[in-house]
Amino acid sequence: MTTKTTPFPEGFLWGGATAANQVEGAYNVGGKGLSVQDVLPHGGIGSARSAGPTPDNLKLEAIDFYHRFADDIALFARMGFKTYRFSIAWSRIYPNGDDAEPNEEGLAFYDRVLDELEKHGIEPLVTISHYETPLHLSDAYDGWVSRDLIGFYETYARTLFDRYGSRVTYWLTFNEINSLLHAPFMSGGISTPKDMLGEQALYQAMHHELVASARATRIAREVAPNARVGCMVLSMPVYPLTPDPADVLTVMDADHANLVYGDVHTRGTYPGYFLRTLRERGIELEITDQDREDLTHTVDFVSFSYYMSVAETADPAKKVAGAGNIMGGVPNPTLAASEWGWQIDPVGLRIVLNQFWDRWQKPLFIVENGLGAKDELVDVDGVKTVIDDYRIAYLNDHLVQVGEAIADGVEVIGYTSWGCIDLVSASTAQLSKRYGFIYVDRNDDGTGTLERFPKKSFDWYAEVIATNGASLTR
Ligand code: BGP
Repeated sequence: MTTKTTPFPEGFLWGGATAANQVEGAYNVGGKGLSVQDVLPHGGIGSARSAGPTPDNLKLEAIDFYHRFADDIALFARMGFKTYRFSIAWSRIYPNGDDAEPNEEGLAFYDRVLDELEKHGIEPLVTISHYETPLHLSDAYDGWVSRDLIGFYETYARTLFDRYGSRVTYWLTFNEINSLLHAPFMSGGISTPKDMLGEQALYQAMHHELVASARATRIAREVAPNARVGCMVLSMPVYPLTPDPADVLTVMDADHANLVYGDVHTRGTYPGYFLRTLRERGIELEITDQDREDLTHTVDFVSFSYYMSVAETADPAKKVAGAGNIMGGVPNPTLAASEWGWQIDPVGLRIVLNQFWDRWQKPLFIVENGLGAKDELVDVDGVKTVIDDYRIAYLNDHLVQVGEAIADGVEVIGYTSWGCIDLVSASTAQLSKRYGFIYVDRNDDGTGTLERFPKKSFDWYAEVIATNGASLTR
């Protein structure tokens, strides 16, 4: 029984999150085709793709969740997870993306994952596309630049709703859909190099994804009436570097560039500020009547990742890039940063929750948040573990701010900590950038036994869940 008061509502969905390409491995097993991740050995931001899979790509084996999922889910259950966010690898279901029939072996794999979750009473939260476009769609169509992708995605999403619609309530259409313009290959399977790709093509790709997302929402309602479909955006509060109105205006523009995706998903149409951007850049989107109709099918909830805030300035002399940050911005001198340069700002999470709620009035789901850090495996009374007090502090402080936002009146339905088990990083493809409550014995050079060891944060999170947040230190 919870004796201390807690702002978290009854039924709050506590859990953890992963993505197929970062945990499953088995990249060529069970009929799976290649995805863009299988040719991104050094991560998705600023690194070149390889021609084909190479032995230095840790994602090919990842943490072998494909063969170990039952034990891993049992560990999640031991922490008391109410929900588990995972993604379905598109190329396990449609190996080339444009196949006529789905791959039954791939579908059966996720049946087994869902069986395990059901056994433990864990609610699935499924990302339909998490940075893993089938490679063939990239090579043959230039990814989301092509309108054909809408149809392929529609077929894929329909297959998932048909197969799992009676077992899965919560669906996310695209992971961090607003990263497309920043990481076109990883996020949108666009094979033309970014510097050769015109803005016209990039924005058209964005439009195609938005239409596909809305179309999937429409189909889910037809096929699986109990489904609740959300969009998923990368959130990043932007602060003015100074009170100079020019800096504040720059912040407004940066905010708009991020918020347009949520605006379209919740309002069903493009906002005026975005149309102005298109006009001023000389971009003319091809938007059909069917597209406009599709876009009106808005989401049930908004989900997002939150890792950091950034600052912005209008002064070109002060524009220094923030390390590791894919969305631009400059470092905030008041904040400390993680070992990878991501600035740590728990209050920013409260701010973004309020901003999204004020703007969209849709239930909010925090589906990624956490600290990537180097961990050291130690022996405590004969048991191998990690004393990750830094991770506990990070998560505690962010969750306290979630509680504050709930007290502000924001409707928050759940929280899934990113990388609840150590996995391969998306931006750098390292295993040493660890987020988990569970340590996985695998190193950046690929060595290791793949054995799992609960960290100190494992028991800490179990307590947070058991007390519905009352055990957090305020
Ligand atoms: C988000 C992605 C995840 C994840 C996370 C942490 O952008 O949705 O896939 O990996 O960031 O980033 P990284 O793995 O680069 O540390």
